[in-house]
Amino acid sequence: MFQNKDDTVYEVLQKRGVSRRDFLKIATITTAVLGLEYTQVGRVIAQLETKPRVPVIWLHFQDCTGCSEAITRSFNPGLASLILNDVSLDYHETLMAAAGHQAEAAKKAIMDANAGSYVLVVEGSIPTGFGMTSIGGRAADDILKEAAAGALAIIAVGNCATFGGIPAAKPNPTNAHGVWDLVKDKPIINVAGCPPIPEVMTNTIAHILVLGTLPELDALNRPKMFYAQTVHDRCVRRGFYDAGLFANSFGDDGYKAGYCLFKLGCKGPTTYNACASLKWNEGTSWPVQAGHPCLGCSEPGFWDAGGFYQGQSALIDVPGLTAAAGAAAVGIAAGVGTAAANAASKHRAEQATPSQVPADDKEKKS
Ligand code: FSX
Ligand code: SF4
Ligand code: F3S
Repeated sequence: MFQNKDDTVYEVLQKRGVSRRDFLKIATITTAVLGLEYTQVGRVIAQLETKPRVPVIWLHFQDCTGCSEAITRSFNPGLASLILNDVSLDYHETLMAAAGHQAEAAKKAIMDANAGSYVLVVEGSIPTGFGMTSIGGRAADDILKEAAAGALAIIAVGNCATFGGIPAAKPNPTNAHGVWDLVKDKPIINVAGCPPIPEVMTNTIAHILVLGTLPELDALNRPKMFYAQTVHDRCVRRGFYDAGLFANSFGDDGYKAGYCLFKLGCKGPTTYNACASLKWNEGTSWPVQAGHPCLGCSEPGFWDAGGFYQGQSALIDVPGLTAAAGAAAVGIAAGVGTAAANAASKHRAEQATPSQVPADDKEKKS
């Protein structure tokens, strides 16, 4: 795992026996994954050849490790492996072989040797309740703040590390928080989701490691490249929503016909994530395509924000309307309501300047 501090990515790969031809392939794939034009390959090659690699330290707090599980199943294993195995990941509590005092010493050595230049990835929410959680005899928030102090930037992965997630659900017994509640003086990127889409994690890490800049972010510090649209915007069931055709219960005729899941609690209209376009498991499917309403896992407070299987609009069960007329009415009412919510949310995202990211650090929109 450990590399020389000043090696470039290319030098690390050369030492691992990667040929020049394969290096150029890696650079080309990386360019595509980062969403850059093919003409930018030269820029990526230059970065990989000349810039010292950026070490990554990955900390865990209160989580299910689903985020790490997801990224190790990225359908772009080449890039995930490049980041996780070959180049940058110096410390990861789940993946590394060291444990106990040995692991603590390794982390300290990496932080000291790379002060101010490593990327800190945080998975899991941070318990701040007195005596709630300690690792190696130290409080979790102390561990976070120590690692944050020397970080170039912090990437919070998962709903737990971004917005508190399940551990912060009421009554939040550990007084759990996301990273940005506790660290105020570093650029923080929120890669939201429970877990996030693996390719979104990989891409965000690669963006910083390869381009040396932060991706453009929305008002919740999520990379706009993946969180600019709602799940609803690209949903495979969207035609049924627009036509006012809804499943009323799991397994009814509407459900079997693939109708919209809004009345079953789908939060797609107010959830910003790329599930409908990137999908999961090598692009195979995603929750709504598989028959489950979106739970809003990339939004703040997703665990407490409304029942999972209750429609979001009070107008759904309008007394006196027939099922068909009711569905059509709901389609219109829900459309108006969610469109307003989406527009307001989008407006906020577009207007706000993320408070925790210096303007100069944000990549300019091309
Ligand atoms: Fe949280 Fe990550 Fe949900 Fe789990 O560890 S975002 S509980 S999928 O995976 O932090
Ligand atoms: Fe898809 Fe949900 Fe929107 Fe219906 S409400 S179109 S299921 S995202
Ligand atoms: Fe999460 Fe909804 Fe996607 S629950 S995984 S944002 S479809």
